[in-house]
Amino acid sequence: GQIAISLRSAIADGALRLVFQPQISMKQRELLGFEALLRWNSSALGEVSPAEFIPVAEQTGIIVEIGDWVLIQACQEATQWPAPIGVAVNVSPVQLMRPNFAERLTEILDETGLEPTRLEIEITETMLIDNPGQALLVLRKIKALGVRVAMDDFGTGYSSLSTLFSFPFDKIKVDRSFLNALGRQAQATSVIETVIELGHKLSIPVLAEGVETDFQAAFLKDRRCDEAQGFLYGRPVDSSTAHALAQTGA
Ligand code: G
Ligand code: G
Ligand code: MN
Ligand code: NA
Repeated sequence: GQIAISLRSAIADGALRLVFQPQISMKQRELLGFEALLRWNSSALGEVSPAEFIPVAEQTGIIVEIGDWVLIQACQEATQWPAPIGVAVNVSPVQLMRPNFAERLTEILDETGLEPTRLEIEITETMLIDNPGQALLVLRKIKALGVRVAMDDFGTGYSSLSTLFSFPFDKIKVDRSFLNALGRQAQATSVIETVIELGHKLSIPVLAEGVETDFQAAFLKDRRCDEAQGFLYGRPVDSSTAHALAQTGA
């Protein structure tokens, strides 16, 4: 289709860019880092959402090249921020399961000069279902580099609990659908509380995604949620704005 055709030249056309969304500590409301989010302004199609083009990129294999570009850009950007402000990068299963992913990551860290502890890889649990053995090996290699691994969209997959049991995650990102249900669906309170408690019992910090209101923030703070991300704290911003925020820690 048109997306696949246009996507092939997106990098060369300079049509891809990253935006950066703040992640904050709930206790101090201090800036801890940014999640890098990909944007594509296609000359033929206009602004296309990653929710639309990432699946196409995965099916066609273009995700390998795009994912590589994203990692380089994100690491380069983070070297411009004061330590220890970190960067979180979404990695597709197709990219993660390539035989040389950990080696490629090592090269990118070397070339950009980013301290590995400032990089976090976000993966979804669906990534781990097809080939859990291979996935575990890659995750161990990544962690051996000093890079952290976060479980993204927690709670929306098929096997959240067994996945937590088997893989060495450094963070749990609670899917924003749960925050969205808070105050609308009676069960949301218990579900969020339980995920936070689960993380704490496993000594894994918990980040709540999609925090938009003071009510949600107060709820999370009361339940000792560690970190948060959402429009309340900041929308995804361009590189120069992220740079300014990183300088002031705001
Ligand atoms: O930023 P936005 O809400 O439009 O993102 C939509 C989806 O696209 C989210 O699930 C997000 O994780 C994913 N996404 C955004 N940027 C990247 C990226 O660089 N790589 C991958 N694999 N997924 C991304
Ligand atoms: O799947 P992933 O968590 O990587 O997706 C991140 C996406 O969520 C980003 O594209 C971002 O635009 C979106 N997002 C971030 N914060 C909020 C929020 O507070 N509300 C809503 N509706 N979307 C958000
Ligand atoms: Mn993410
Ligand atoms: Na998510």
